Amino acid sequence: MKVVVLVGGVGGARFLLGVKAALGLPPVGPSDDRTDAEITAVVNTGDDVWLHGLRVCPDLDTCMYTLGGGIDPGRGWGRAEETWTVKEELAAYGADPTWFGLGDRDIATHLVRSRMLRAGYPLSDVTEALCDRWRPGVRLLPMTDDRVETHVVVEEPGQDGEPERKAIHFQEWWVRHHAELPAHSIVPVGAEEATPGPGVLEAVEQADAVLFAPSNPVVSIGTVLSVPGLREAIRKTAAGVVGVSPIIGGRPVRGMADACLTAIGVATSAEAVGRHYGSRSTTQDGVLDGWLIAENENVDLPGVRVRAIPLLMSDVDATARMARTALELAGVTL
Ligand code: FO1
Repeated sequence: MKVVVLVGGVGGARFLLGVKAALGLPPVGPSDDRTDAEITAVVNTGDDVWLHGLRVCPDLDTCMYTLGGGIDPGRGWGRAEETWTVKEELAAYGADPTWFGLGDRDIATHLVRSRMLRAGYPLSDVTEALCDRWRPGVRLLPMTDDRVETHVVVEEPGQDGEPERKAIHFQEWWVRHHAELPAHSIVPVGAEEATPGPGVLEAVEQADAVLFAPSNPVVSIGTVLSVPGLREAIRKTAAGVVGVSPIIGGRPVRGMADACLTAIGVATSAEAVGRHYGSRSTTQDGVLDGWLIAENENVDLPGVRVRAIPLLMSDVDATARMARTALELAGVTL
């Protein structure tokens, strides 16, 4: 059984715990090789950023730590039992940016990654090396090994006090400004020139099911789909393709996906996001066969099989039920 999951940050990592459980694998830690289940996560790298000379890959690290048992469960990102001594020392030097929290344990990951990148290893090799330690039990594939960094076009007062438009890195918009600066547009810079990472197209082609985690539909799933060749591969695969709505009752379950959806002119609703992804069978570039929405919601989504179930990933069992339903909707018999 080969399952591919497109994922972004915290929501994506938590969903992967449920996919593992649904396939009878231990949610955290390595999968015993007796299983025939093979889960491949195609992970968003548009959030990645150079900070203090280190390459930080938030979505890859969030998946790796969550599935490897090292995540801080409260924050959903970064390491458990974290300390912030280096961050405090950097602030004492006035070393910008001070608004991004790099924990001491987390910095070790960025030091190993940055050294390997500087030695010429592609991000996919680096991720594999880091996963040798964390043993996430799924294959974590960067969506691309090329540099793609999501930027947000905002309007800020210029020198003369007049509002001027400028593009800032997604992390600055997200972490420093809490996505409160109105975004004129969101651009995955470098996506046009990027190619899918090693193993990505093959995994999609050979999959029995392709799932879209309930991640941010713009800056996570949208960025993964912006890598040339990926959307086409998903439209072509024999696998069933099913997405999980990240919007419940007109609101994002966590994070600020509403600010991102507004920026691209999509309403914050399960129906609007489902239409944004599009039906694979009845539209030119749509990618969905199935769409999971929350209970008591209904959407009009021609050409897509819709199921309403509890969508809160309150614990692994609840998430496993979501994953099981998504797999069944994709035509997989568990
Ligand atoms: N998110 C924050 O809101 N504040 C932070 O200081 C912060 C630091 C951070 C460090 C490493 C890392 O892997 C993720 C981090 N995040 C932080 C989350 C990050 O902004 C993610 O990109 C978003 O959560 C979207 O996935």
